[in-house]
Amino acid sequence: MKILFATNNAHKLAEVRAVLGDDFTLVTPRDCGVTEEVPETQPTLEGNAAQKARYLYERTGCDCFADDTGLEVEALGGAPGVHSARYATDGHDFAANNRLLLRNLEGAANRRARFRTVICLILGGEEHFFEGIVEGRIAERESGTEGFGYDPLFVPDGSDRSFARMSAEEKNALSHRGRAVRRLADYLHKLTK
Ligand code: ITT
Repeated sequence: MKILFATNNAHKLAEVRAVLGDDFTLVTPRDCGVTEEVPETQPTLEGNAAQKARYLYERTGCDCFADDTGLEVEALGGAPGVHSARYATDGHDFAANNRLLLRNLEGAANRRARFRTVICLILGGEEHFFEGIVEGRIAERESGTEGFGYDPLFVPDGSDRSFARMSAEEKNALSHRGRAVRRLADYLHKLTK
């Protein structure tokens, strides 16, 4: 089955491809001739996932899905949350985001956090949502070089290593996105059986 994944993030694309496996051929907006930035202006993860998926569906008419992810830190009232990409700057400066997060948690005893992913799938014009959550904590300092974004700071419950110190397989087995994408895959597999 061919399906369009509404992302410009190459790390995400690789993670999702690995979970979905060979039964699905994932194509990107660029593959479908959509080169402009897909808008992401809603106040919730659900809203942004739907906005990205709808934008692509309207332009291409293809079955598609989008994921929006946020890091929700308890001591910061759920921030950066839906603003995770633009926490420190206008966007996607992972190093600056991590520095700001560490600064905002300086001296904090409560370092509980979770990643939450919401996927919006548009299939035959109908919308379906899937969620994946991983609970953990924010480390005192960055470690590891794998993954992207806040991975060097996020240590999932049950582990003493950050996501950035895990292989892609290990991260996918535990992660917010891995969980949400497995739910999406289960749904798609049931339809195609
Ligand atoms: P697309 O919208 O093009 O899919 P994006 O990078 O903007 O890519 P999101 O809005 O879903 O993706 O994610 C917001 C930010 O949250 C992202 O820029 C990272 O800083 C962080 N993030 C998302 N998933 C993450 C993960 O698995 N590990 C670490 N940080 C992550």
